[in-house]
Amino acid sequence: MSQKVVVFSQIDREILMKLEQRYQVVQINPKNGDVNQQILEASRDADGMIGAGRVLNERNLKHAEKLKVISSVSVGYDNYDVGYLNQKNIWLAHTPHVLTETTADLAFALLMSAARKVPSLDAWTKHGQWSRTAGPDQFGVDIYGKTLGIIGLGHIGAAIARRGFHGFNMNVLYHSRREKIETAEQFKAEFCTLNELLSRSDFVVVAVDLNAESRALIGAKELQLMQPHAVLVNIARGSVVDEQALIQALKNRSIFAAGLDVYEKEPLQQSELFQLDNAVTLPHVGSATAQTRKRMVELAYKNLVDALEGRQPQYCVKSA
Ligand code: 8YV
Repeated sequence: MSQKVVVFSQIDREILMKLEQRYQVVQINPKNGDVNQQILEASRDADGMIGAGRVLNERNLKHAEKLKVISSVSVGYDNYDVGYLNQKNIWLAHTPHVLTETTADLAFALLMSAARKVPSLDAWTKHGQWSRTAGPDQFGVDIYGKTLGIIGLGHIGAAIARRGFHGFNMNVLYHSRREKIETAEQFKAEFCTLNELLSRSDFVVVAVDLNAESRALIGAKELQLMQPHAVLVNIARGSVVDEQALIQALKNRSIFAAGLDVYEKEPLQQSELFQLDNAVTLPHVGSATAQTRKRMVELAYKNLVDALEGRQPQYCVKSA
C-alpha cells in the first residue's frame, strides 16, 4: 500500500504528477468546503503533507497519527505550530536559499517604486494628466548614496544590503537579535538599535522572520521615529508592522511612502491602503517568479521524499 500525501495548496503540475506516480495523493480544494475540516479528515491517515499558505496546528492535525513530515513550499514557517510538530515528531521542512535573490529583487522593486512614485505617476500619465513638465507633486526622493536600514540581516536581508551597498552606493545600517559581524562587514553595515535605525534611515526594509519577538515590532511609536522623507518597505510578514498605525503615518505623511508585499491578513481585498497614493501594494509576490517557484517546489518535493524514505530532510525547522 503506497504512502498517502496531502497536497494542501496549489503546486506545480509536473511535481503533482510526480507525487501521484509515487503516492496516494489527496488534494485540499477550497471549492469543496471548509479547508480546515478537509485537512482534519485528509491528514487522519496521511504520511506526508506538502504546500504553503495554510495554518497547520494541533486543531487541524489532531488526528494525524501517521504524519511524518510537512514539507512547506516557503522559507517562512510562522503559519505552522512548530512546537506541536516537534512534540509529535513530525518533521517540518521548508525551502530557504532558492528564493533569496528573487525576494531581494522584489524588495528593491518596492523601494524604488515607492521612492519615485512609480505606480501613481504611471496612472497619472495614462489618465492624460501630463499637461506640463512634472513639478513638486510628482517629485520623488533620491535613493543613490542614501541610508538603507535593514531589520533582519538573514539571507534575504543580506541580499538586500548587497544591492544597496554595491548597486546604489548606500550607507547600510541593520538591526537584528545579535550582531552579524561577518555578513555586515561585506557591506560596511553598522549594527544599531531599532530606534536608531528608524531615526537615521532614509529607507527602512523589514526582512525579519515573524516570531514572538518581531510581531508588531513596528508600531505607531516606531513609525514616529522615521523621517518625513523616509520610506518603509515590508517583504517579510504583515504582522511585523501595525497596519493601522502605518495607514495613519501615511495619511499624516509623517513618512514619505510605503512599499508593501505582505499584510496582517492575506489575501487583502479591501483596505484603506488602496486609497493612498503613497502606498505601493503588491500581493505577496516576493518569491513569485516561475523559475523560483519551480525551484521551491522541487526542493519541497525532495524534502518530502527524503522524509517519507526515512531520511531527515535537508532543510528542517526546529522549534526555538
Ligand atoms: C510564500 C513566502 O510562502 O517563502 C515564503 O515564506 O512568504 C513566500 O514565498 C509563497 O509565496 C507561498 O505562499
